[in-house]
Amino acid sequence: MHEKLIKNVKDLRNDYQRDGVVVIRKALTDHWIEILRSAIELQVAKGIRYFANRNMRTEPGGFQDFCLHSGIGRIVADLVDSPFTSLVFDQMFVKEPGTKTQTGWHTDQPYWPIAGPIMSTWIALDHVDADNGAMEFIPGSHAWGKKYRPFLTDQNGGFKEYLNIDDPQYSDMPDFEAERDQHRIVSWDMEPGDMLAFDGFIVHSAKGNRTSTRRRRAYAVRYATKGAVYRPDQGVAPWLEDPALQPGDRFVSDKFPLIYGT
Ligand SMILES: O=C(O)CCC(=O)C(=O)O
Repeated sequence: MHEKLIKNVKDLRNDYQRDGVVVIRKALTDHWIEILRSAIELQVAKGIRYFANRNMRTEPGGFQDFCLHSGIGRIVADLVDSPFTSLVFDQMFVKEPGTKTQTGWHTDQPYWPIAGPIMSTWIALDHVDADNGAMEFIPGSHAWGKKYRPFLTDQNGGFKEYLNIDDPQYSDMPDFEAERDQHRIVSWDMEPGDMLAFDGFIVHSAKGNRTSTRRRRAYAVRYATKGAVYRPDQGVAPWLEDPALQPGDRFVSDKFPLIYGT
């Protein structure tokens, strides 16, 4: 990663803290864009359900190379002034032309056994706009102190049913789509290599792909930074549990390796 980009990232710290989301333009070089595009095509060929394309970085290949060698861990750490970044998991989100379903409004972190700051990066690998599936965010919602109840989704990310319905730590999520006019909603057109960085508690969604010709390929990676700890009593993702960690441990282990700092 070049020094100008690192400086730009540091300049975005206040925005990230306040809004819970920023866009980092030209975060990836053409080299890494092509590595990720190739890795995506190999993964698409497996025909796996939308949200289930995850943890690809655990296998040798383009996703792993990107996570370990692109310098992304330093960008993440610099954005929140953390001495380290560890990898939680990665996910691929390909909305092919005609995938009309909106990815429903949700927050991410209530699904995971982690407390403290978690950041996601979401990298555009095609031109993205409102017609082919732009991400939408409610800035500041990461700081509302709400833990919205996790829910199951259908094939394309639409709402299916709530999980943990009797657990009082969660509140049901308002119908943000119906309340659109009551919130400030932000969204960005993106070019390949532009990257969103957002907090694990920010309320967000993604449009459907209404176009008949334009793909929307995206690659997301989740990271732990300073203050993130293991909380196996939280979340609905047993595949993110790690017997090597004790409750309250820093979220770093062989399963969740450091990719920057110490
Ligand atoms: O790309 C999408 O459709 C949804 C992505 C998302 O919600 C996320 O990365 O948390």
